[in-house]
Amino acid sequence: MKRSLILCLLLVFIAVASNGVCATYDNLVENGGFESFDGSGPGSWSVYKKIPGWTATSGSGIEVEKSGVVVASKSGDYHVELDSHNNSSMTQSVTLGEGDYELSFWYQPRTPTVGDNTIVYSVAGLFTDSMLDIRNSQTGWEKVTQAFSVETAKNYDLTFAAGGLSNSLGGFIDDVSLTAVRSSNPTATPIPSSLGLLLSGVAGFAVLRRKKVMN
Ligand SMILES: [Ca+2]
Ligand SMILES: [Ca+2]
Repeated sequence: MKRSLILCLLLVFIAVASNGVCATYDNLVENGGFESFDGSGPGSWSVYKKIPGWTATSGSGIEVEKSGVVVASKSGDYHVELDSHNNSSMTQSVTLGEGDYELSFWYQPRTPTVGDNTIVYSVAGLFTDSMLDIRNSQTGWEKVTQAFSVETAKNYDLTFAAGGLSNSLGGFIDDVSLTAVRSSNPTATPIPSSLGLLLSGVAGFAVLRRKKVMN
């Protein structure tokens, strides 16, 4: 293999490896880290009927807690607890095109009591699942992922709800993300950064080939 070809293939490999050949998609969830507020965030904790992106759909509301008051947030300065004054839920409408998706979030039980920290999560009409806190002690943050597919493009309700013992102490949530794995959704357009670099590499190889022919 010619040295120039090896060089070009190496450049293409580095470009693809550093950027990922797979397309990347935006997080379709607004305020998934619970860091945005209309006004200032709570100094310690507050219960809201509505925060940017999320609306309380049952119970007394969405409890937003400042990092360090009870536990450190997974990221940023705030996280959510949905057993606020009592078991509550929060919902956000997301626009999904036909395709495959992954929902993920970080979860931590507050108490060591089994059945006290349940978080039920769902995309209406597509799936419902839950974290049932079957452990007997607090275990720190853990990532929960759920793959699902959409056959009909429309708006879907993404909901998180506290379940089990309603006593103002429940599971914590942070860093909610919903991304396309494969989608026709125009709001989730792949970022073709690696494609551009790949084409640059191919173009570079063509120039080298052309110079070689001219010489
Ligand atoms: Ca956060
Ligand atoms: Ca509880």
